[in-house]
Amino acid sequence: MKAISFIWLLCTFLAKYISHSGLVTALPHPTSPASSASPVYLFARANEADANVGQWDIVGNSGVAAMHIAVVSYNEIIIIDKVEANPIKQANGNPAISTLYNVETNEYRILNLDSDTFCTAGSWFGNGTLLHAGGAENQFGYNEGYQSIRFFTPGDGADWSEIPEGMTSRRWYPAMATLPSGDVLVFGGAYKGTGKNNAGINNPTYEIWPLAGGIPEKAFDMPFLIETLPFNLYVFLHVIPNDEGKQIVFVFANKQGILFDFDTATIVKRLPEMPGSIRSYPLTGNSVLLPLHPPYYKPVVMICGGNTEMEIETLAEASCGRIDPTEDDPKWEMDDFGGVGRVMPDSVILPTGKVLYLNGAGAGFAGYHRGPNTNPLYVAIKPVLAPSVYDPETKQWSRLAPSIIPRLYHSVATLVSDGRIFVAGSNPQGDVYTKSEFPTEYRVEMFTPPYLLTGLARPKIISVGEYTELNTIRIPVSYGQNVEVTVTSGQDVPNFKAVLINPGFITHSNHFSQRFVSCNIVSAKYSARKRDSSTILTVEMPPNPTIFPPGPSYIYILDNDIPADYAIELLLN
Ligand SMILES: *[C@@H]1O[C@H](CO)[C@@H](O)[C@H](O)[C@H]1NC(C)=O
Ligand SMILES: [Cu+2]
Repeated sequence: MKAISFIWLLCTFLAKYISHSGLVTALPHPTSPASSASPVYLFARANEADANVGQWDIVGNSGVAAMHIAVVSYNEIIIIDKVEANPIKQANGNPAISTLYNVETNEYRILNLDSDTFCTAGSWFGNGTLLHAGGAENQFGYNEGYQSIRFFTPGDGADWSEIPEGMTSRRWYPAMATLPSGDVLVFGGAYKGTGKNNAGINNPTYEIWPLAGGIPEKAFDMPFLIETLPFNLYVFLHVIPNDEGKQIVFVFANKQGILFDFDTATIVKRLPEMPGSIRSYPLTGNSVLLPLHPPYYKPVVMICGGNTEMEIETLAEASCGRIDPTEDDPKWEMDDFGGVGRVMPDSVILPTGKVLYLNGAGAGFAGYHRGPNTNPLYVAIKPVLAPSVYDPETKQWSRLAPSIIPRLYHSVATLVSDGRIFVAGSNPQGDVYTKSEFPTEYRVEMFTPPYLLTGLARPKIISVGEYTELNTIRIPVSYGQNVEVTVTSGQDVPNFKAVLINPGFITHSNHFSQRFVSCNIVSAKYSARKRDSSTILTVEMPPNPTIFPPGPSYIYILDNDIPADYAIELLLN
């Protein structure tokens, strides 16, 4: 029997969020992994398990190049490529461009598409259907996809369905977000593919796809997309919490940010110009809305990386800026990105509330290579192999173990429900080409963060509400609802946290709609049965859809900053 009182309450829970236990302590550089001098990693492993710096494993093959991904269930990731000559074929004989990858078996199922998905975006409808929009010209038996709208609803045997020419206009490199209404915003883009945008092909409009069904009646003008030319593709979008239920979104391109109200179609606020380099494609940086915590859900946006010019040798931007755009006089607070410059960084918010930065290059910009396949001149070089982790509370950076696989243009990363990080892609090739320093990359890696390597017991979620069969359906929950979550612990002095995460739709260093919201734990009741002790946590769902837009999410329960063996899939509405 463990030395725990029978009932303990964690009403004053918030204080605990601030005191992270610091499992990832500031390390100047990754210590040389034990196996780096041996060829062992060539088969599976880049380094030995190390509680300080994490562990890399090559676990599988993505089937198609992983240009766009989204977590669609507790163990599946949908992968979308562009049209290219991948070695596997879809049902109609065309080269496959989409798979469903299972992170437990490391096998994939081939999905079927009709139009070219080259450089597109996605986000969830509030009802749990994924909307995917845009594309490029017809090729290899595929239709043109510039105006295509595609739907994917996870389930047994699920596949894509499509509305060709569904959008009001052509969108290549659009941005997307789920709005508090549960509708999906499709924003900007270009009428055709380009290195950098220009006025002749710019599409300075947005359209909103209604959850209620049907297609948008019209597009709305967005002059901000003219002001921010030519670096205005794949803009950064973050829905901003508020008490009035307004659909206010942080919109950022180039060096400029605004708050835009999508109910009234007006700019609410203009933010000061961000110091440092350009942050948008092809000088691609990354933007993340840092974890939101009750009771204020203070929205701090952090933008990192990028570059100053489209020159191969130009070192990537080693700065980040944070800003709370809702402050009266918002100002950028700059730091050095942990001392590592990066163009095309991915950001993954971890269950601990820290942010993992990985992938990308130390110099150059987003794009393919110049010259022939056999003698390529890559426009992004010096791959950055070691992730950095950022603690939003202490503003400290630390460096983790390096991968062995460069992940440059068209690479991705996401958190999965077991707490590991799925990392795939990299394809600075116009069509599949594997015999190169920076090939079309099909290898899938999993990064195991330090919080899973401590040797401490992981909690296990036994039930959520009345549901005891977990991760078979998305458990419906509503705003402000108190949900009873039963967990087992195994640690001597439990200290639970509950967080909701939407890992987002990931492509081109954007993590559209990625979100982390801490939940209040209203009460925690410890009940000891013979041999099996469990705690019933009463977890309060976020209060309204501006704080966490409706749709699929995962509830992570942590004990002393160790996440449960699986997060549980919910549908918040
Ligand atoms: C969700 O809404 C969209 C848009 O109306 C619709 O196409 C889709 O079928 C819906 N999905 C579910 C699971 O009801
Ligand atoms: Cu692209």
